[in-house]
Amino acid sequence: MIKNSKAFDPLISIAEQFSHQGNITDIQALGNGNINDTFLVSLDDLEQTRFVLQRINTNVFRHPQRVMKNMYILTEHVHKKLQNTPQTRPWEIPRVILTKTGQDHWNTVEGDYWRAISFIEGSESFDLIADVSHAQEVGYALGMFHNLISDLPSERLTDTLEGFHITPLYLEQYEKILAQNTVKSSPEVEYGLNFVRDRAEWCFVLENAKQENKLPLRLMHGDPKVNNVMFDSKTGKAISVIDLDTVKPGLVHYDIGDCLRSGCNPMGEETQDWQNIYFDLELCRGILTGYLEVARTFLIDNDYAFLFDAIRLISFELGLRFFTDHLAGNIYFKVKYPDHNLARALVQFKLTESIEKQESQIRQLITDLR
Ligand code: GN1
Ligand code: MG
Repeated sequence: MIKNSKAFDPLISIAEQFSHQGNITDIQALGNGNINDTFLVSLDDLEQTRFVLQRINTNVFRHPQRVMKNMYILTEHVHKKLQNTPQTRPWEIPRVILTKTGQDHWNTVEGDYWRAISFIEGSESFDLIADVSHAQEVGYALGMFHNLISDLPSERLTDTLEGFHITPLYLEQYEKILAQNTVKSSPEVEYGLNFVRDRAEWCFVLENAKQENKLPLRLMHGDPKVNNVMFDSKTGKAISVIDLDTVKPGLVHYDIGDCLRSGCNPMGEETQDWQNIYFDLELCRGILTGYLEVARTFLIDNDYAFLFDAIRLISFELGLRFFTDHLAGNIYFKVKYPDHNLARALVQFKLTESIEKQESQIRQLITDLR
C-alpha cells in the first residue's frame, strides 16, 4: 500500500479493482494525452511491475463499452498473430487487464469509466524525434501496426468516434461554431480565419478520393503520433504502438499524415513559439523509409498519389480542430491555459504552411522512395 498519499486514495481504490499481483507502490500521471486521463500504477511484483490505468473521457468517447470491445478483439487478434507467426524482431501489443470480477472496465459511483491496460515492460516513448534513425523506427512501427491489423476483418470493429478524421465534417462544425459565436478578434484569430477560408475547398481531397473509390478503406490506428510508439529502452528499437481507442476502418493516409505531422515537427505540437515551426524533410524521409520498408507490399499506386495531400491535410485538419475548439470555448481538448488551443492551432497551421512551401521536395521524396 502507498503510505502518506491521501490525494491518491481514490485512485488506489480504483486501481485495486483491476486484477494484479503484489501491492500497489506508486501511482503517477502518465504522458500528456489531450482526451483521457492516464496513470502508471507501480507494483512490488517481479513479473508485472507496472500497469496503465485510464479514465476514458466519455464526453468524447460516448460509448466506452464499444472502445473496450474493439480493443479486446484487436489486441487478441494481434497477440495470436504474433505468437503464431515467426517475427523477425520483437514486437508487442498492450493487453486489456480485467477487473477482479472479470469486467473490462470499472464504473465509479460518480459514473467515471476506468480501464486498465498492460504496460510494455522496459519501454519508453518520446514526444520528439531525435534523429533520422529514430524517425525510421517510428515509420517502421506504423508499417508494422498496419501490417498486423491488415487481416482483421474490419466489420468486426465498431466505429468508436463518428466523423473522426473526416475533414469536411470538421469544417462543417467550424462553420457552425463561427455562425453561433461572436469571435473575439486578434491578429492570431484573423490569421486562423483566413487560413481556413483559403483551404476550405481543398480540404475535401481525401474524402472525395474515398468516395470515388480511388483509395481503399482499410483499418487504421487513428492516432499514431510519435509518442504513441514505444521503444525498447535497451535496444532503442520500436517495440509497440499504443493508444488503440480509435482503430477502425478509414484510410492509411490519415495515419501516415498524423505520424508525419507529429514526427516532422522538431519543435513539437505544444510549443508557443509557433512563428518558427517548420516541417523537417529529413525526418520525413526517415519516417517514410521505415514505413515503406513494411508497407510497400500492400500500397497501391493511388496510395502514393495521395500521400502529399495526406501530410498536408492532417496537419491542417488538426489545426482546424484545435481552432474550432478554441472558438467553441475549449470543450473537446483538455487545456492548461485559456488560449492553449489557439496556440496549438497556430502550430499546426504554420506546419501546414511549411509543408505547402516544400511541396515539390516532398513529392520528389515520395517518388524517390517508391
Ligand atoms: C488527441 O488524447 P491524445 O493526445 O491521445 C486526439 C488526436 C490528436 C491529438 C493531438 C480521440 O489525442 O486526434 O491528433 O490529441 N484524439 C482524439 O495531440 O481526438
Ligand atoms: Mg490518442
